[in-house]
Amino acid sequence: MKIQFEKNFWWGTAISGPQSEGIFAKSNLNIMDYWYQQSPEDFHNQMGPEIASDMYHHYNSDIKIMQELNLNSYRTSIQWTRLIKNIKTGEIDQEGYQFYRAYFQKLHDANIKTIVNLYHFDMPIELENIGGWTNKEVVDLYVKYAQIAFECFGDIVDYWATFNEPVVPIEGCYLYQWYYPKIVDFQKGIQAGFNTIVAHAKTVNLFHKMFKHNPNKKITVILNLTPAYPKDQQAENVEAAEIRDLLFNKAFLDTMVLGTFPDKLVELLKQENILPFYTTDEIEAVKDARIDFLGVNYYQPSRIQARTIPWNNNDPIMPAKWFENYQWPERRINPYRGWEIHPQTLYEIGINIKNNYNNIPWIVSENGMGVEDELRYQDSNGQINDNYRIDFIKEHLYWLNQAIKQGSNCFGYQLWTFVDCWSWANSYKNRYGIVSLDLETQTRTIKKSGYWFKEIIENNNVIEIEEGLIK
Ligand code: BGP
Repeated sequence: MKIQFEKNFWWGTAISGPQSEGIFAKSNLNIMDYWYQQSPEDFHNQMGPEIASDMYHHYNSDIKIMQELNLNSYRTSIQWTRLIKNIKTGEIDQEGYQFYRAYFQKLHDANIKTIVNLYHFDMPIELENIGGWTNKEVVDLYVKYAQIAFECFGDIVDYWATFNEPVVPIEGCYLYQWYYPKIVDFQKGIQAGFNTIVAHAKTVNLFHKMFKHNPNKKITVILNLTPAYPKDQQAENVEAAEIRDLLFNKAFLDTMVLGTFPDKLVELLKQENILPFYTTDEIEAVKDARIDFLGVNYYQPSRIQARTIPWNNNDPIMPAKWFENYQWPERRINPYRGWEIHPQTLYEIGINIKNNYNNIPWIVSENGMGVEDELRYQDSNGQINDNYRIDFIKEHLYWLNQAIKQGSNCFGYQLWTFVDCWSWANSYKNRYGIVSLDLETQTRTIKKSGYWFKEIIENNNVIEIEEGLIK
């Protein structure tokens, strides 16, 4: 069977500054840099972000590889801690500025449509020490930083993103102890989440003011959507899934795409007396902020049931008060990451955006498969034959294509990631790239999936899908 995407479809990869550049020449540390300094044992093989994939020194040759592979789009992020020397005054770091200027110019000259994201989990440690996203001063400092970035690069960068996966730092830093500072405090998490939404809204409004005469400049947010499937249609399971969806998806989707706060979510937080502190100006800013397109990261859905053991009301409140995860017996798992693989959900996301979010133009801004010990698959020429990755992408593209056929307005697909990159705590355990990285020499070698990507455009955006691949 063959599927085809429209002529101008964006094909590319996504990565982030802190996971690819290395710390070189930064005058400030972010929470990840600091966390590694404090507790290297928290990281796989005790490998930190100092060198990462050294894109600080390799961006020129990396962009050449992107061109060789016909990739017409890309996403990365600016590190706040690299562009800004004095986080409080906003004084620019000249070396950081020169680096990003040269990097983005190169992408611009190569005709690679680039989304520049402003924040990818990388809170400056100095601001974490005053409460991070729970502190409204941080919101103002973020907006100031965003303005500086727009002023510095707005002439050569057309597409911007305010945040990558804003819910993830809430989960990682305030609920489930994945990331430094490993706080467990749902109420603080709600405040941090709300303040992030406000920082996003104020930045979007500022952006539209700054670029109101230039319709080519567009801004988005990158949301990781994890649709919640109830175990079955029993009312309590359906209700549990609905609450999970409100907290982890709609809290961001509705506020950032529609400018509204879901009534049911507000009710729920009110009942528990955990509504965040807010001002009417902040609510107005959220109402006014309209993104121009939406970035969707999709890895896995969530499977939900009502609690099987009643919640103890003496325990500090957590989202688990309302639901439990459920193991779907038919699930397919990526064993290296422990995430479910369910490509059909991408179709459902597309239809949801079409029906409930004004059919806003959207892009798959991340999707991908991390695999451990990929050297097992290396052939005598040094190439990694990652057929599993190609199949994974084909399955997702098949379902995405079905959604587009039904009228969903998706204009591109970016794979996580370009060159194998450093991951929070997992370091280089799982490899996601279409280009492999030799950690000792920093040598790049294109994987089979890279060459497969290259052929998509050469084949007029037609992709052959083998019988039996789509279940
Ligand atoms: C997304 C993040 C990325 C990336 C990816 C893979 O949630 O935006 O930064 O890391 O997931 O996840 P991981 O690196 O944890 O395996």
